[in-house]
Amino acid sequence: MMSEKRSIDPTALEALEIAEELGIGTAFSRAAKMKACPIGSDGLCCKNCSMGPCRLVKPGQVGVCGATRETVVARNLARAIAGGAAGHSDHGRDLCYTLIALSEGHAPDYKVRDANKLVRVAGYLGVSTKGKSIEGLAGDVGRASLNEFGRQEGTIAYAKRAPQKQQENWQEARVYPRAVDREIVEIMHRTHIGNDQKYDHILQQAMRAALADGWGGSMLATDVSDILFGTPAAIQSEVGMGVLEEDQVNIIVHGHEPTLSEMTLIATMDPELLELAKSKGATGINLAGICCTANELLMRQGVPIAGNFLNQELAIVTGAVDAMVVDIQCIMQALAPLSDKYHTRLITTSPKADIEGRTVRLEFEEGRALEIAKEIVRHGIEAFAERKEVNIPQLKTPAVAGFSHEYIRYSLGGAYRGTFRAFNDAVMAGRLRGAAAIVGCNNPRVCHDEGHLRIAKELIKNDVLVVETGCSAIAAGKYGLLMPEAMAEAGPGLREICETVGIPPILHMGSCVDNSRILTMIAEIVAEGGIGDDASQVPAVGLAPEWMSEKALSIASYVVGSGIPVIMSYPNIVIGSEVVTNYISEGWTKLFGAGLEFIEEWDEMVRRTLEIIDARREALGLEPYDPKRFAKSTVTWDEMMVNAAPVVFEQVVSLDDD
Ligand code: BF8
Repeated sequence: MMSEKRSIDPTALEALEIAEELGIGTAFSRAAKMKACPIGSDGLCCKNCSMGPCRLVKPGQVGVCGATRETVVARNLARAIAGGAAGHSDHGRDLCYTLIALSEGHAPDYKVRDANKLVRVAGYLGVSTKGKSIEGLAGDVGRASLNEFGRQEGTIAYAKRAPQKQQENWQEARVYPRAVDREIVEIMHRTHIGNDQKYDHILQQAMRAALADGWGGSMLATDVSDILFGTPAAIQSEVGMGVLEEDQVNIIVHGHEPTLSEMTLIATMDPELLELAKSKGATGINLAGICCTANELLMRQGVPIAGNFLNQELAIVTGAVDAMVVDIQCIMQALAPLSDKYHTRLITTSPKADIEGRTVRLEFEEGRALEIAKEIVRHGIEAFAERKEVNIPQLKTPAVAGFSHEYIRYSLGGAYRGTFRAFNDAVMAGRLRGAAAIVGCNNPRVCHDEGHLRIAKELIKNDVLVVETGCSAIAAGKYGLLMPEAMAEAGPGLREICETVGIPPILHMGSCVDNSRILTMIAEIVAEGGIGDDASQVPAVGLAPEWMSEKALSIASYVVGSGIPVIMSYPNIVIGSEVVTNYISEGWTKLFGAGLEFIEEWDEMVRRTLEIIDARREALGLEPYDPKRFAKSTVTWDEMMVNAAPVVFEQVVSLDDD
């Protein structure tokens, strides 16, 4: 599906025009020139050995080894899930190393910011807290977490946080996750030439690896990040390329890790560096983010976001980015030749990710984190002095983020009685029709942000509470949907809830590893009672309208395995096999109570979402959803807004907190 329209983001369109005038290529122009390989995109290219690559284009055709379409499509899906699970989990592992280094005194710039969460995580992992200092406990929790990635025996400790019924399903389907490293290795082994060949058997292992990601690697990544940098609470900031400042040094952090970017934020406030910036003619140092590093910093520190995945090149095209600091994942290789055309310093920092070209290499070390961060800022300041023409699109939108599941529970129940009861009651009464999670990327083969926006708007209009993560959440932020005022676009029931609780109709829950927060929330909703004994009864759906990364496939699979149906849009990478297509929808529904479907059209995704939600409501014996039943209040929206006090959220975790 190649869209005529390239983006609905006015700032992206403005920068694209400049890029075109200057003859600069971007992902948009490259996608237009480079047609997707029709065989690969259908999942029908097998390159797992060198007798091929085999292209199964004719009906009944098999590969040189005899592999069928079913085998090839299933193997390709499984390998993609392994890639995605590896990305999330390897990220989580590094956070554990930081926690251990902190406890051993090797990471002096870090401290435990959420000791309560540390104690809770110790409980999940069976680590005793008795007689331990915070640092001592951090070390033990770090080591126990690390052990979860590579444990050779037993099962992932965190999987016990899932509803009991889900765990029973996993045991029965033989997908109970053991350890994420092991599950990924086993996928690679099973899909090696001449090994596992039965499509459903291959996909069994794919599901086990995905569950190990969701309930293991990703959940540990989220929890350890919260321990180190604070559990997010509602916080207001801004989203859009207009967050770049013409008269300040602009430093963009891009990628996925909070570890060095948190230090970079501190470095931007360093008096000496601020003086240096002023000496070069800048009025200050402005830090902004792109992709999930941005989400990590927005959620906890309120750092503004310049854009999502497809904004990364366009930010440089503004001529106003003095340094772009990249760590891991979703970083386009094209950034290096592009930044070469500008004054921008492209700084690579991860020991796992380097880029060819004129880049600055500042490899992250825990023991010198702040020192490296200051060096990064210094590069940005030096580059500022070399700026040429600057064209910053003048558009930025206020947004509220920070909705960890802990904060949602707090906002629904209060400090002493945090609970999801209000959510469950609202679904039971029909005030809320259900819930949806919209997640995932941008993909230049579909109109940038259009799917995220259109689906989110339609769902809230239909009284579906929406939670978002990743680039989808950034898209919602750009168009004002993360502000409480967006409740004006919500259906009557959802609007009443937003008014009462003081939340936007769309809740930003974090980065892509933070989809694990959604799993925890669903487990707590089930434990609260009234809308199902397991997640496969809860009226909720997951959607990925503009996905492109392997991580999206891992997320979709673990969400399905956890009982919530998922709808992904273009591209349908299992279309090459009807058998596999049916298996991951109907077959997985039999095993886990939820299936994975690919639907290309946005409106059809919405229709199907509501159909699933309504069917689940009916199965629970709840009354059919009726939009006319609630919101009988005679106060109009305009009257309410005139009388309303402005909604101001305090930043709960400050950088100076102990
Ligand atoms: O992990 S949503 S484009 S940035 S992969 Fe990448 Fe996709 Fe964005 Fe975050 Ni997630």
